[in-house]
Amino acid sequence: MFKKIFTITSILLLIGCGGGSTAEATIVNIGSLGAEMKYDVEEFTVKAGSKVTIVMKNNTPSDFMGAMQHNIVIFKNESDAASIIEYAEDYGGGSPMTNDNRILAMTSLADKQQETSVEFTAPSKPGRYLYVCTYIAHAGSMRGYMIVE
Ligand SMILES: [Cu+2]
Repeated sequence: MFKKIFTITSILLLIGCGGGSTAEATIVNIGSLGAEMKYDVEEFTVKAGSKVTIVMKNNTPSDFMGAMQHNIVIFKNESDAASIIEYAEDYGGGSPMTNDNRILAMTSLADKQQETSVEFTAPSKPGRYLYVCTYIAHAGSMRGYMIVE
């Protein structure tokens, strides 16, 4: 039994130290601030060109009255945000088109107590990248910035 655990640990260590070229994704955990239309993380920093996984948890209590879904949509250019949000709210049921190439990364909508995630490569260009929840009427308060440096 102990020998088996030791072997598994060794393999994991080897993978973990594997030269740096096979960099693992940075995991960023973001939740909703309880039942509010706000994220509990409104700024995070990643390295340019690195792999990033965002895990978003909808922390709204399951007995909360009313609809409360959340996602995270990161824009390549903040100037495109308004029209993408408008489409999501008017035609997408709160979600933008998944093939919209103005979007850097997006998760699906997560319902109360659900988790959703997305893996992507951070832009090579340093800067501040806006992210919002595009569920109906959330983008005004539910937003933050991914800092790429
Ligand atoms: Cu939301």
